[in-house]
Amino acid sequence: MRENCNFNNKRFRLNISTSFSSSKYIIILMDLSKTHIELVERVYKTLESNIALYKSRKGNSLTLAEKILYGHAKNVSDTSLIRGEDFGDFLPDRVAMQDATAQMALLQFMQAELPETAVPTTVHCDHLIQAYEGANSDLNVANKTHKEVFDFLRSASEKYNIGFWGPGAGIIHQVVLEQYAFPGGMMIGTDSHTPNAGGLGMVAIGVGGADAVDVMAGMPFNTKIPKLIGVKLTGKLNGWTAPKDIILKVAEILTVKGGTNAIVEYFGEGTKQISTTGKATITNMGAEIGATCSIFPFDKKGEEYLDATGRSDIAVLANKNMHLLTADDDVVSNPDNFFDQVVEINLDTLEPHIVGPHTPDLARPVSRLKEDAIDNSYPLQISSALIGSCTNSSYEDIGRAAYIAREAAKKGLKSKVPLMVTPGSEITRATIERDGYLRDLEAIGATVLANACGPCIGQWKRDDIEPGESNSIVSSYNRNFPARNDGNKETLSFIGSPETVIGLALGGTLEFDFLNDTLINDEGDEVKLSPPTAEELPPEGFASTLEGFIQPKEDSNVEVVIDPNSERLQVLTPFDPFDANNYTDMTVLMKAVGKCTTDHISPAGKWLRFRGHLENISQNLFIGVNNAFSDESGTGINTINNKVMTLPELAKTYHEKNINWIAIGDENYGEGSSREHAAMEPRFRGCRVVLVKSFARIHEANLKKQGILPLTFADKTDYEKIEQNDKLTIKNLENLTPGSKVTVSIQKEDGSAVDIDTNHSLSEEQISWFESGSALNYIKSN
Ligand code: MIC
Ligand code: SF4
Repeated sequence: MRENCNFNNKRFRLNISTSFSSSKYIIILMDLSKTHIELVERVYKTLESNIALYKSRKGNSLTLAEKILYGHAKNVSDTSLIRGEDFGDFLPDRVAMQDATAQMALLQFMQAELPETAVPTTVHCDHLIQAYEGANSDLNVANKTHKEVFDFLRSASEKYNIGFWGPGAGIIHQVVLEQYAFPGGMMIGTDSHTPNAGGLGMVAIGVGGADAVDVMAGMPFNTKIPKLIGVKLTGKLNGWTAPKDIILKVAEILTVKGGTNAIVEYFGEGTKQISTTGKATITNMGAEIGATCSIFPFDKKGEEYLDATGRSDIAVLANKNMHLLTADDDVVSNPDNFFDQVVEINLDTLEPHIVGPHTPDLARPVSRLKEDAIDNSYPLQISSALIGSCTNSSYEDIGRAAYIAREAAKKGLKSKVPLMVTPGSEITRATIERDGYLRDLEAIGATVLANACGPCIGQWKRDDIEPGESNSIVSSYNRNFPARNDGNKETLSFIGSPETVIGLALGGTLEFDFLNDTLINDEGDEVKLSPPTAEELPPEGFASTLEGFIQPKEDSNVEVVIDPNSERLQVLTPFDPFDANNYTDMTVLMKAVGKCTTDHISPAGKWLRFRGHLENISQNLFIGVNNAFSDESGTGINTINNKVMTLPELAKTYHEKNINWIAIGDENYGEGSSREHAAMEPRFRGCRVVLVKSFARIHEANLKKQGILPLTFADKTDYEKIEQNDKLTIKNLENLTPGSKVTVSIQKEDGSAVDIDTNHSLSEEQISWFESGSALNYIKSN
């Protein structure tokens, strides 16, 4: 129900929804530019009672992750306590979406035919802006190139009561941290780095658009009860070592799949020394180890950050509720009794690290980079250095980078390579400009890009490298999959802290160990770089601006127009319902070998253009996959005529001939982003089953949502048994129940057959989605 009322002497529209729990009222205030104190008060009240109930059930002390997660359970009395297996229903406080994923999410939300979203929701335009000449001109180009999409997102936001952050306003996770995150809250976001908000004590989870649609439609968020990994931090960061080095170390220890279906909770004395934005860097990159999310306890640094970002009221309230926002003492003193796994890192001795190429868990200390680069024949010259992105673009990050730049300039040094800086939000950009940091960076040769994802998502127009040319780049981003930044698979991307990136840019080569080596300046003198220091928060406060933010309209009769001839946007039609015959004699489209991330399945870069058009974006399906049955990546053999085709063409051919097909994958299949296109495209092209050694969490959830059956080999060596011309049949589909084994019969070309056991992880409700053809079909029919 929507009603008007007077609130704090201002007129706001209140939206009170009682659709999913009589004890939980969702109040959306008209002003959607921030989280209002009333919402936080309500959340703490619910946490108080839910935590007490959960504690009495568990009969033990609680980790912080449990407090916030179970504190948001739809029904805490019957939410399973079994971690890593059972599913639970939760009621997040907010939803955030970015432009590249919001298009599909909103197209799906429109199918639900609801007047507005049930929880506070925002859209952020950040992924579509291409980096080329610098902030202003790049933004102008983006506004023209993507006008149709930005117009669609803005009008849909107006219609459905969603806060809209236009192009240039900032990258989703920085804006969320500055405006919306609050300790003890729970949010979901259609981007895998949503856990950024965990730096401010929030359970913030990256999801596919269909999950977001559930919550926007007033239904709970259904997810696997996560396992708990505790990371104990002792000591204090010092010298060149930065928060980024903590998460790079964690990634080395746990690997890219070590956090799958787990919440990583940081605790210990060492956490108290790290700024909130530093903590957010760490929780942001928890996505790189596959974690459901990561979280830090609320502390003095959190209070300071809330004060600095104009939210002292929330800081006061949070301080009064410390018991809800920190783990119980017993957990901190006896972590082994509470976490499924405990990792300890001593910050006193942690060295600056650098990871890559091609995977974020290939780590070494900076002091070993030279040796590693020579041993592996990585191109030693660095071709570009990039700092910023949603991971490392805070006031403190840029301040430390600017310190090194300032000192270097005084010593007669300049960056030896093109250096690019991406601020995370307009608020931070305006502040670092005012405080002279941008000037310091520009003085050593930096170009400042728009407040957007840019080269981090392949939106980078490079003139300096030929396609296919081997080269090395360094960045303070979070992802480094092949072809990620510039579309070139031969670009080797290394990731480090902003200070590491600036240090290497000044040296110009991977051989330069800025901790120990010296450089020759423009006067021929030998000089050494000194370790950075900088303020965590601006002493004069953040520049105050809401530039680019648009409140939803009071009147919701806005028309959302989609041109039927558009190549960018396409109205969705529901997927076909379940039919057991579709799972008989399925053709094997491809068998992925090794890493198969969502960037391999549905790459970004130039394809971002079609994120709102399912048919058009399906032209990129599996284009980066290394297929066991063909030599060149992205290709496969057409089993009808034995011809080699690109995988998207092959999928289209089978689709047009009504041939049902299956895709086979290796470990951690679907690693990386939340983009549900990687699940919708195969579904659209006739894929019925994806059978792999193991899945990344968000991708497996996306497959389920879209009606594809995700299966894992019970015996991983069975992966070897599958050959190009096999036909696969799922045998006992009618008896699908939670936890049941699924038999897959492999019919060989010579007429022989072999049965293998596989597992599914569908809950009872998810089986209903599957039987309806997709989660959305299920919702609509109920
Ligand atoms: C990413 O960092 O990979 C992205 C691009 O932000 C994705 C979302 C997308 O593909 O749109 C993510 O992390 O989920
Ligand atoms: Fe944008 Fe890169 Fe952050 Fe993804 S990881 S949200 S592409 S800046």
